[in-house]
Amino acid sequence: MTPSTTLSPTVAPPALDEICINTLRFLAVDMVQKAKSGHPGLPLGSAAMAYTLWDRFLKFNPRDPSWPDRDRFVLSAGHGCALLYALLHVTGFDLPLEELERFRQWGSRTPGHPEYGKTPGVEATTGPLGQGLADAVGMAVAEAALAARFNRPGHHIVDHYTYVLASDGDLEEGISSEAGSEAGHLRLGKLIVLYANNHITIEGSTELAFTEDRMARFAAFGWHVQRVEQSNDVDAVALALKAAREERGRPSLILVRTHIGFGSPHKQDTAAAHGEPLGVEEVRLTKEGLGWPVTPLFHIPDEALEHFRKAVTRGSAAQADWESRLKAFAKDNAELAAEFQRVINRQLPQRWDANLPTFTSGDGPMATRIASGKTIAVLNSRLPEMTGGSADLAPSTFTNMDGAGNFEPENWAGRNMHFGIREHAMGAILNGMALHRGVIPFGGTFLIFSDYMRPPMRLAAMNGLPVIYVFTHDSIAMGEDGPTHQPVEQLVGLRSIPGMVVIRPADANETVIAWQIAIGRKDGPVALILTRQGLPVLDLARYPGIYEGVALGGYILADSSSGAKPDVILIATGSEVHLALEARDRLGSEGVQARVVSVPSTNLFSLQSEQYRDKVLPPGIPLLAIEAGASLGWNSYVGPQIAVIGVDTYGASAPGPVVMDHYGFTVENVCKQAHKLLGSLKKKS
Ligand SMILES: Cc1ncc(C[n+]2csc(CCOP(=O)(O)OP(=O)(O)O)c2C)c(N)n1
Repeated sequence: MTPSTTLSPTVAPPALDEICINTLRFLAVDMVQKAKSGHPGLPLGSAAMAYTLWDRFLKFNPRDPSWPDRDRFVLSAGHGCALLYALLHVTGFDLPLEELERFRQWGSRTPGHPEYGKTPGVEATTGPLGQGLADAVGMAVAEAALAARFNRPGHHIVDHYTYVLASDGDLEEGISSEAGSEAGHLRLGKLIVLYANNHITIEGSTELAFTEDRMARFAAFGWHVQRVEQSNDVDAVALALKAAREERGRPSLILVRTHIGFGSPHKQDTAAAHGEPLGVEEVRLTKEGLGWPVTPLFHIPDEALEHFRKAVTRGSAAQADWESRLKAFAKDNAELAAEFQRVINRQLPQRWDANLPTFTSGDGPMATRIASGKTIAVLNSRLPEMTGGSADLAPSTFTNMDGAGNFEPENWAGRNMHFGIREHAMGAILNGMALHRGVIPFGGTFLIFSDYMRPPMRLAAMNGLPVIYVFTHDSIAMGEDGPTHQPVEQLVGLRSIPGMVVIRPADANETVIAWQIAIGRKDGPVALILTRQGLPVLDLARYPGIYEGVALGGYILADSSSGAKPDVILIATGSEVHLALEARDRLGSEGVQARVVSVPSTNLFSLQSEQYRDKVLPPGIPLLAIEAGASLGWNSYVGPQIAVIGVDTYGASAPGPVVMDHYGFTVENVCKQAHKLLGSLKKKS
């Protein structure tokens, strides 16, 4: 382990640098003041180091923010986004000054926290502290994976850094330890974190709650750590960045002592500089103190703009250089170059799903997690960009890709990730991989532990990121591990995330189709919800609707036997579909005509036309929903004439079939509830 380096302060920045830094500071201050909301403190304190990075090191092209080999910059402390918007404007991104003037206003491209896809140059949505730092680990993973896959001697077409600006809050959040530990283990040497150590969070001094030695902590994770005592010392920051870039064997943390609200006579180094405007008078004093004109607001001196805008020429030249290198690479490696373009553009190869398995009833009973594993095995051979794994549960989630090797420091070409027992970081790392592009990220764990990774899942959905989750052990039927491991409210919880597609297939073939949908979805995440226990394989000759049906989210699996209008519709998902089928037969013999509707995805079903939904669930026919999960959602989903067999308490420790029995997931109970529903409706009419 290299001992920590201390780089000492003092030198005042040269005049032009100072003008540029103050430009950033006061653009941010004016934005916040005009919006009467936002965070001026971090921009004032961190402008100098951000400037140093952007001016001297960051490889980017404002005219083409999505150029694949650009460096990534993630502002993990998203509350300080006024600084990022100022940087984007002055360096020439498509973010006019009017957008800075409309900071945090309706319809502006300068929202209250950076939102991926809304502002050119914003690489990740940040704001929930810690997420950005962990996203960046995922970006560095993707960079390393693509470099290993595509670079050839003499041809380095993937070669960029991932930089993060993080705050105390980012490092306090547990996810920074999970992600930091993983990054150190993986020796992601091109990941560089600038840590704005200003000793202040919202409640006051970090002494209140955050006193460990952070450098020692990251050193223990296997990071290269440095300290810069004075963030306004651009040369010291530059020196540290240079050393960090040269350290290729370890990720780097540069702890930079910053001062929140730098320059504000009454608010510097206090929590008051954090989440509210400085106030008109304090803005005046701060500007005067730093030798800045009080008016005009949003002042950008010509020499500063001229200097910042050199980024356009610099960036265009860097991109042109890369493009010519890419051409040379393509000349020697035509197929590989085409493959690179394909994965970066998220295109799927021809016939990628040609050989997917088809299962017959003779293959059953088969757990859908096992069917998923068999599907992954085929997809893996067709889609070398699939990169993922599990949070230490691969033998249970069946997420391992045979023959794909482990993604590890000696073998970044390996595609099986070992996230360790770090679900939260896994979620964010998957996001970073998706944001970077070039890989299809997936991650698996037990459904119950999706709770540990919900924050990044929410961001994946918000940002339309193609991430695939493999959640197994999907109900109380998982059995003996008991209530701590038996998911109940997770299904409805995940379905409620706008933009998330949750698919809970009923058998092996529905699972294959679910995977097809997941791989095909390019504008949002998909959560596959899979059983631990074996399930019958539905006979395709008898149930031919499966293939189109799953894609529609819900479909008629088995209609009333007479073909007449059903008396009741049994609507079920996953493992409970089989129960519904058995109950349908029993009800038939009891004179009740039942239709079985399989709803692998309520999210996809709700997207279908009203006409289709009414065909599957004709209004006026009573519904009995059967799902081994919280009943919440089904009531509102299917209207008033409904009964639900669900789980509205915690599960229990016993063999799965016993638990299911006790909770009413039996043919007898389904029939009983159907009769009860019909009886009560008759009474009412
Ligand atoms: C997960 C999460 N919890 C809480 C918050 C609310 N919050 C915003 S900024 C902040 C603390 C800011 O302290 P620090 O990270 O040191 O930033 P600085 O004071 O340097 O601006 C908190 C608690 C958040 N954004 N994300």
